[in-house]
Amino acid sequence: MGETTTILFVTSNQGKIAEAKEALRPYGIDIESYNPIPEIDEIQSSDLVVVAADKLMKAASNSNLSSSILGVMVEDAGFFLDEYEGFPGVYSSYVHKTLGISGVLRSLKGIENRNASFRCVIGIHIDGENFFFEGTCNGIVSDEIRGKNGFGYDPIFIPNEGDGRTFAEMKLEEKEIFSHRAKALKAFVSFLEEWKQSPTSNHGNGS
Ligand code: ITT
Repeated sequence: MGETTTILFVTSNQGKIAEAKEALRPYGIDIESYNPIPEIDEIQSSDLVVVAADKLMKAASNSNLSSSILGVMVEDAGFFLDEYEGFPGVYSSYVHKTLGISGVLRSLKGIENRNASFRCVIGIHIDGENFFFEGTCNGIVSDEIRGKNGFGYDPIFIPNEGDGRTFAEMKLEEKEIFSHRAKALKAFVSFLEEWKQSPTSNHGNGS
């Protein structure tokens, strides 16, 4: 993609930052992280896109953008259980802090349907416009907590496309092969490559 591009990722989640850096590095995109100031509270909505759009609006207006930053990025993600019609979904962060992954496992004890998915929506504010990219990873909930890597629900999630290990048993670069986040970031990279070539952009060869 030519010279390095820097994106400001506004998030309090170190795991998201590590994964975004790893996924975007091969494309010459660098992530600068910014821990949101208290005003960037999340609104409550059952829709990841609505939450991401609200986060993006607050992040873009609260971030001090230097000329070296191309855009501001936020992400809203969740863990969706089929048995509970998607719950915890947008409430994943809260459920993780309160029940924890052991509580989720207890609640599924004896339940046959262990299908689950991770979904994420990445929002990017670039040149005064907002763009959104989505990614999903389907899998099942393990019977026990396994592995030490990653964060959040990783120790109880086995992706369908994998080899039976949980995300927490995989190295970061292995999780990136299947993850919802990596899929959304890939969609962003494709968009950025086209956007940089567009005549209205003054950041690429097309200008
Ligand atoms: P920011 O809003 O500051 O970005 P957050 O952790 O609060 O950070 P979310 O509101 O998007 O992020 O919450 C999503 C929760 O879903 C997150 O806290 C994890 O518990 C879980 N989650 C999302 N992606 C995950 C992943 O790749 N692996 C494990 N758990 C994940």
